[in-house]
Amino acid sequence: MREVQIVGAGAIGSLFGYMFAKAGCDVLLVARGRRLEELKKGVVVDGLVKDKVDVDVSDKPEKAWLTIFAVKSYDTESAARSVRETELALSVQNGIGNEDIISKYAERVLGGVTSYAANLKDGVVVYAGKGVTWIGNWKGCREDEVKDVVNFMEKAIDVRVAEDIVEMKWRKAAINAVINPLTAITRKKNGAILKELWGSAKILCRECKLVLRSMGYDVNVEEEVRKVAKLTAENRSSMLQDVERGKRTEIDAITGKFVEEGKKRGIDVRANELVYNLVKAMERMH
Ligand code: KPL
Repeated sequence: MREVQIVGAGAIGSLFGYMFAKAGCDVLLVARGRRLEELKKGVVVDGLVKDKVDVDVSDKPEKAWLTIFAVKSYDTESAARSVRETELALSVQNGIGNEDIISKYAERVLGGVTSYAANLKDGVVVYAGKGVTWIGNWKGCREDEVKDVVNFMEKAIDVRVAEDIVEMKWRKAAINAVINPLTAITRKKNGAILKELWGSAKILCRECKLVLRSMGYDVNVEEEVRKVAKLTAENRSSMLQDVERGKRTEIDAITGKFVEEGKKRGIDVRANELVYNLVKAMERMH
């Protein structure tokens, strides 16, 4: 049985794969198509670290102690269905809803939020920012099992136990709901949020704040967005990268969830609905 397998070898999945392999862990990266072929030659990292490491790769999951999901949210269902034997499952994906999908197929599930920043450029992982990964029980994990996962993962990455992982997922989703669609629509780097996009960003921040408040979470969304936009000013958001590559985006798992929750709770989320519709229209243009 593998110690850890990572399903999805985009930027974060590949970066974590590199880090686990470097730390001497028994790690398998599960990828498909061109990415699988690239990874057969090793994970190449640039940016904060310049290195290359060989990793085990496959197009199918194996039996593992821990399975980390790093696929795009619209691929979660098929990825979770393909993982037949894992003791523990952890999502480090953006957006809301992934852990619930994984919970249909796995007995013990952890939720995760990561602020590690990476991009994939011509098959190379550009490691753009060292972050922290927060994890917590989502379904069926005892406290000692969560601690075991932290103890294992901290050999390779900075990881901590989240007091309330549901709240952390929504906080991160709010940041994504402001930065990602605005940068994707305007094709600007995250830093533009602090400048020419701030007027629009503020409107989205306000709606997200109201949705979070109605869920019992008091979050200064404007402050959090400003902080992240400053830290990642030179980044192209994941949604912008998807749009530039003509790929489907994660708008449903991010903005879509704020629109859904807002409407359910009688909150005016028309700005979120507008950017949702614009990004959907951009997806249809490809
Ligand atoms: O998570 C991100 C993303 O691009 O998806 C942010 C935090 C906005 C950094 O780019």
